[in-house]
Amino acid sequence: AFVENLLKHPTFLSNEYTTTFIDQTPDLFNFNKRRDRGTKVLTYIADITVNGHPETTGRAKPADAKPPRPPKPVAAPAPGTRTLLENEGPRAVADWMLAQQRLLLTDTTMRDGHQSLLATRMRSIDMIKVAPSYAANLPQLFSVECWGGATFDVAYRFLQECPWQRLRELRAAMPNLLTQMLLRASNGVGYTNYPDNVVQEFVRQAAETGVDVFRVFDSLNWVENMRVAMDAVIDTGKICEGTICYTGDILDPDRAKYDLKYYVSMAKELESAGAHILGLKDMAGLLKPAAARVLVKALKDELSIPVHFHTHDTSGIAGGTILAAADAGVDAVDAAMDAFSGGTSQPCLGSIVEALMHTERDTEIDIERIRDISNYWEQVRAQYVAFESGLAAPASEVYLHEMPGGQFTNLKAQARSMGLEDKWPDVARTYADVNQMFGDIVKVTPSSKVVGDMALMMVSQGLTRAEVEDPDTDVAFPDSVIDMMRGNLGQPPGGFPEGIVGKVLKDEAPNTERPGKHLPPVDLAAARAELVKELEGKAVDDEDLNGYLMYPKVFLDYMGRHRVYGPVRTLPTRAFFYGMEPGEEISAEIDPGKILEIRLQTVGETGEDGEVKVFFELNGQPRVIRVPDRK
Ligand code: BTN
Ligand code: 3PY
Ligand code: ZN
Repeated sequence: AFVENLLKHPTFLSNEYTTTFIDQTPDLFNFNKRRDRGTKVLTYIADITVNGHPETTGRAKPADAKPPRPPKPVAAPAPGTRTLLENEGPRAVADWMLAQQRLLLTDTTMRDGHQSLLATRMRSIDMIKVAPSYAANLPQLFSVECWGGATFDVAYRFLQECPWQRLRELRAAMPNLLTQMLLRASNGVGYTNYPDNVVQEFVRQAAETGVDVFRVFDSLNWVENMRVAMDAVIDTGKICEGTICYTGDILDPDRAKYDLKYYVSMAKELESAGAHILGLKDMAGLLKPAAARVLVKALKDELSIPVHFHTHDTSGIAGGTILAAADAGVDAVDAAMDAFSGGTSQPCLGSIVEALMHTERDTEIDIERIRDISNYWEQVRAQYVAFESGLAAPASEVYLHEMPGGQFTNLKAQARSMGLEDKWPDVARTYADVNQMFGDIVKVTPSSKVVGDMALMMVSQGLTRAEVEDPDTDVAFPDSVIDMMRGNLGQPPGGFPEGIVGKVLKDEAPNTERPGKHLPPVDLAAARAELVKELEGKAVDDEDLNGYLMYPKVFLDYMGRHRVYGPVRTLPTRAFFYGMEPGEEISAEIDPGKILEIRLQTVGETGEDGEVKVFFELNGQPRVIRVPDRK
């Protein structure tokens, strides 16, 4: 095998080898490396077909094997908001927004829509296939939110694909539309504060690969902790949407901590910090219609930058809030395409377009094109039945617990897996108690995860808030709680209550300064060298380096599986999650124009050696793949 490997190696074939070639090329000894990508992809399909995919085993399977078909582009892409950014820069885009009478729309389907409804499991192929239809048919959209938040690590971790490649291909397919991402300020797209230079390097790369609008928020609403990320965005020449997270209820005198004055003053701080747009992020969907009227009007009166509103429809009333915000003069709002809207996701884009038709805020978007695209998304959603949360109806309970849309169904599933399904009302109530115990904080990734961890721990151990706070009770706090009380996510308005900090940290003193101030910069050259070594000499580009800096282990695990399974991102979604059935045929375009036509013939019996032979035709040639039976 070694000689065969050597003879086929491109360096050998191109006559460039020297005596050190073998020393510098340890991959010659790697069996996996030798196999071509077709064989790797067949190995994946064989493995999933025989053993099942760990995430869909025991879950529903989509009936239809036909890959979803996107609507045809109706015209060449007309100039859109991206064209304006490229030609005139971010301030010009903001001024243009202010000059519009129509309500501007962001479509969130490719990010928050599936993050909130399908546990973030939407695969790149299902997005990239419809992207040309967006560019051609919906050039009036303000932006397409398609990156960041939880999508980054889920791509590597669960979808076995590269998030950067997703971004690059979406960018290329929608050259006239602004792409938008969600950035957790110093937490990047992770769950903890990173050194400043890691955040800066990540933003630089995201802008280079294809992000135009960066929605930057901090999980405790601490503007001090947002400046590094905001400045990095402003330096790239892209659009910085400095964002407020909304919690509480400005009309409720009992929630005075987060009143109108608080939000207006934070908004002004963000404007002074250089935000081109003010983001108003209602991650749990708590802003009620009457409150939206008051808040949006105040923000419009006090700021000279446009306001972009984001909410979730968990309560069922978010459409009303959007219309109230539109009435009060909000410049842009987020919505999800019909088939990915409602519930813990955003309100319904098509219905907002309809509701505003023939009014002053008419969106001027072609509703027929929305229906076509939503029809595609409906077929896509059906491919992911295994990840549906089953939330059947709106839930006014959200005003009690204040969980973000993306966390709600996740926490429910986590509670179920801990045997606490019957205790859900307890979990919801305890989540609210923990929030008060922590001093009434903003709950959004990652602070929401800390509150969730604490609530689950208390319910599973039957602990009440009073018992946790009692100095005489010994409590083993979750690591995430200890980390937050140490100050590693930053400080909430007014700080954390001294009592709970003392109880969690005992004699240890918390850091109340910006966490990034105390984190030494990462030596990027050394990190790259370390990664090259981990990957046994493989060349490391800047995108890979940034993946590694954010999520070292997740990234390396992804690379390890990539070596074995190859470009499985190109498989149709049903084959990826369920394998194939005998007689089924699929195709996978592994490079532009290089298509694998794959037919599964039969699956053999398990042999004495515990291996199964799976019989395929690959581009008309018979191929047998052996995989271990692990069932
Ligand atoms: C995952 O990591 O869960 C998704 C990637 C697929 C890994 C493959 S699926 C077949 C084989 N069985 C496993 O448990 N992991 C690999
Ligand atoms: C995220 O950070 O992923 C969020 O969606 C927060 O709302
Ligand atoms: Zn959201």
